[in-house]
Amino acid sequence: MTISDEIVLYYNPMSRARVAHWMLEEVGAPYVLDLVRFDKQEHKSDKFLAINPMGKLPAMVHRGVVVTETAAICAYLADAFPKAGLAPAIHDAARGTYYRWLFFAAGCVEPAAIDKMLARPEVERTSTIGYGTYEDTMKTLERALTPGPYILGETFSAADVYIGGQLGYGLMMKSIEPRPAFVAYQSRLSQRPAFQRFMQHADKVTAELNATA
Ligand SMILES: N[C@@H](CCC(=O)N[C@@H](CS)C(=O)NCC(=O)O)C(=O)O
Repeated sequence: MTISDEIVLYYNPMSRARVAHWMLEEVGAPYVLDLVRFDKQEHKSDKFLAINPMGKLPAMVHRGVVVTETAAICAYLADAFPKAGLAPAIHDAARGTYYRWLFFAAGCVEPAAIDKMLARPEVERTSTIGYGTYEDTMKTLERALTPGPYILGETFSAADVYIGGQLGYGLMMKSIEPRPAFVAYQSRLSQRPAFQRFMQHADKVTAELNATA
C-alpha cells in the first residue's frame, strides 16, 4: 500500500458509506470514491478483503491507514481536519458528551433499530443487552436531542453526522418511529449544503447502478 494523503472511500450509495461520504463533504477534504458493487460481489473480492476482511462498506484509506466502522470514520475525519470544527477540542469537557452520543449511537441506537427492523423477538434479560430496550434507547436519544438543535446543543459536530445517518435510515425503514424531535432534527440536518451534495451524488449513482444491474 502506498502512503498517500489522498483519501479513498470505498463506497456504494446503497450502504452506510453514504454517511462517510456526507462526513467527507462536511470536512471539505479532497477525496476519491471507489465504487464497490454489491451485485458483482466486489465487496467479497480478495482485493477488497485485503482492505476490510469483514467485506463490508464503508472502508476508508488515508495516509496508509485503513479506517472502517462508520462512526470511527466520522470521528477520524473530524480530528484529521480540525479546521472544519466538527469535534470539541481534546481537553474540552464537551468532548465527553461528544464521545458519549457517538458511541451510544453506534452501540445502542444501531442495534436497537436493526433488531426492530428485523422483528427480532424481545428478550427478557435486558440487563445483558447493551441497549437495554428499544423504548429506553429511543427515549434517551429523544431527550438528548431536546431542545437541540444538535446533539451538543448549539454546536454541530461529527456526532450529528453519524446520528443523522442512523435516524435517516431508521425513519425511512420505519425501524425508528417518527418522534417529533427526530423528524425536526433530521429535517434540520438535511438542509445542510454538505448533506445535499452527498445526496445528489448518491441518487445519481444509485440510478446508474439500478440501470446497469
Ligand atoms: N459496523 C459497520 C457495518 C458495515 C455494514 O454492515 N455495511 C453493509 C452495508 S450498509 C455491508 O457492507 N454489507 C455487505 C455484506 O455484509 O455483505 C459500520 O458501522 O460501518
